[in-house]
Amino acid sequence: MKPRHAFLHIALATLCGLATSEAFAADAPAPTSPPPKAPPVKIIFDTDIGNDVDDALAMGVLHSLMTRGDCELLAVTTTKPDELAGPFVDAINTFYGRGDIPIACTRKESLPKGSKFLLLADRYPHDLKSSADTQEPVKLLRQILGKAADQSLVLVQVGFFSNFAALLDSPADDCSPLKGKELVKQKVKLLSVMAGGFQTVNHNNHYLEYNVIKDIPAAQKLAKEWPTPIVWSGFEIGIAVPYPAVSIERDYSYVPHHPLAEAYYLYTPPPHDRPTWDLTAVLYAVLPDRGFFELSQPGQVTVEDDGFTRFKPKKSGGRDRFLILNDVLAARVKEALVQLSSQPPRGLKP
Ligand SMILES: [Ca+2]
Repeated sequence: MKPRHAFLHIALATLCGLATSEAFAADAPAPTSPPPKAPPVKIIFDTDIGNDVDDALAMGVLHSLMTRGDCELLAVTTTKPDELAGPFVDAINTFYGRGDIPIACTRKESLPKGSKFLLLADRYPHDLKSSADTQEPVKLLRQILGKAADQSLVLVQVGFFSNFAALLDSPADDCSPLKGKELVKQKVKLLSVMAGGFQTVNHNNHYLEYNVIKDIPAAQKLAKEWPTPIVWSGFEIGIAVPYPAVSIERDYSYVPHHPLAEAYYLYTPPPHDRPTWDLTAVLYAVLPDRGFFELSQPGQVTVEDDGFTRFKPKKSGGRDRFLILNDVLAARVKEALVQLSSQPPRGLKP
């Protein structure tokens, strides 16, 4: 019953001496409550934050999805060997009111260094002084996995493969009697990865993607041994969804200083529409069934010696799929990412 008709019905029923509830009971369907909300997706976010600004925007998306009750960010691990990587992550978490989320930072000095925006950490409140003050990523990952329910975790990797590959080789410890690979198999439901390239971009059929080529042995190990389903957001997906610079200029001004917008300005000032690589991997990880993306058929990804990610479809099924977009879906994804990354923290007073 449309509201206007409902009002007329109630008015007539009242005139005729019928109680309102009886009027509804006469011909309205029984009221139904919406189905209970699904429990939040438990996320571990592994990032090379500092190398590009999409990692920072992806953290904004994660925090907004957490505010909506769609996910719970259990931990952040980094693949950026910079003393300010951990503090910057902590500053973002603190900005969103969640400064207690555990953080663990890599010690792998061979990974890319230098950043245009990690120095922003000092401008925002946080209490982690240095990445060196955190524990090793594999140790924290084992702690989280060891306590998790079976098949309950979704891991999101938007940097290099170093941490999650190392997790596979980790020995049993006081967190779990299981070795790394068995622990992942038991506790992880899905790995959502931003890496590789699976659909032709600019007529380059052999694209060597940054997240893969900076630690090829780790990428090869993970692609070979990872024991759960993996969904890959290839290079071409973020390219297909450029983040609108106008959003950076307008949507973050609810505070005088915003860590995501300022990081964007330091990385590459608007007008510049930065690809949404890492944001897409987060969106799929938390909301896989909301129709933002299509999926490839199942298959197997292998990482070749030059870092090329080769996908071979398998009729019998396979561990790997990659994201696919068309123009309509790309427009939906872009708007969702703009709204989520720029959503004010819960409880922020204007
Ligand atoms: Ca990244």
